[in-house]
Amino acid sequence: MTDIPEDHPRYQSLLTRHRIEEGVESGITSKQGLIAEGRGEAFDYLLGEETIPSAEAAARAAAARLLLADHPVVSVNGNVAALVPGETVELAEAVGADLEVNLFNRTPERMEAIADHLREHGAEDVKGLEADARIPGLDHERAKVDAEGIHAADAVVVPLEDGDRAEALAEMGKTEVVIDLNPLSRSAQTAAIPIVDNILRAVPNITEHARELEDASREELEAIVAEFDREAALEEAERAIRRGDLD
Ligand code: PTJ
Repeated sequence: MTDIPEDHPRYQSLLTRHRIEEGVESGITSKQGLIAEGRGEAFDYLLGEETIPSAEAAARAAAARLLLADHPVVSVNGNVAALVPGETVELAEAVGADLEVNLFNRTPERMEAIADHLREHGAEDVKGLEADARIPGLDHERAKVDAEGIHAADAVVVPLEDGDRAEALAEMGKTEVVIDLNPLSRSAQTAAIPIVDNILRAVPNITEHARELEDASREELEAIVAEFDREAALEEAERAIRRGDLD
């Protein structure tokens, strides 16, 4: 990999690609993860590669909702682990959430590699390896969860995945925070709080809000969640992408 000069106009995007490539090489990210990244990049390009105001409001609502939760869990797949490992550990710490590895292309080797990678970035306890419970109504590997983790959670952060697990988790009555650059994806459409933003920006953003809201009362947190309008946020993101008027 050649060094990317920081003033390159596509610096961030090239760096992201490099991280995903490294993730594939080290057995963390699936090859399909490369395709997912390309898809995400296209949406991000049309959003101007910035956090639009509705995504900012969503990140704040997500922080408030996770602070209110009894048992929040952040779900981690191969793209999340490659792109934001340390930031994801920090988010879990800031909101008191568990981290659980949950993969579409699940193999024991990838599960271990991702858990190790998260531990190297400061995670103490990584769930997902026991897989002693199932999400009802799902017949693929993503159904495998920990009884003490996602299965028992009341709020789950679901970054960057296809929609059927998001739908099944919603059926189980869990509140979902979804991070996905495609506002029309089933996961974003299912989420109580959809954050249409790049995970690179969204995860640290939720953490920052959570730290700011650390001493807020339950009433204040509930008011932030109640004020957030998911339909309006999804519409604003779709409008921004369709308009695509970049500066
Ligand atoms: O690691 P695994 O085995 O669990 O597999 C993970 C992938 C991502 C391969 C799998 O979940 C998958 O195929 O996902 P999809 O169906 O491609 O959906 C990924 C969604 O995330 C798409 O809507 C993309 O637009 C979006 N996306 C991609 N990159 C980013 C993103 N959203 C936010 N930030 C990104 N960097």
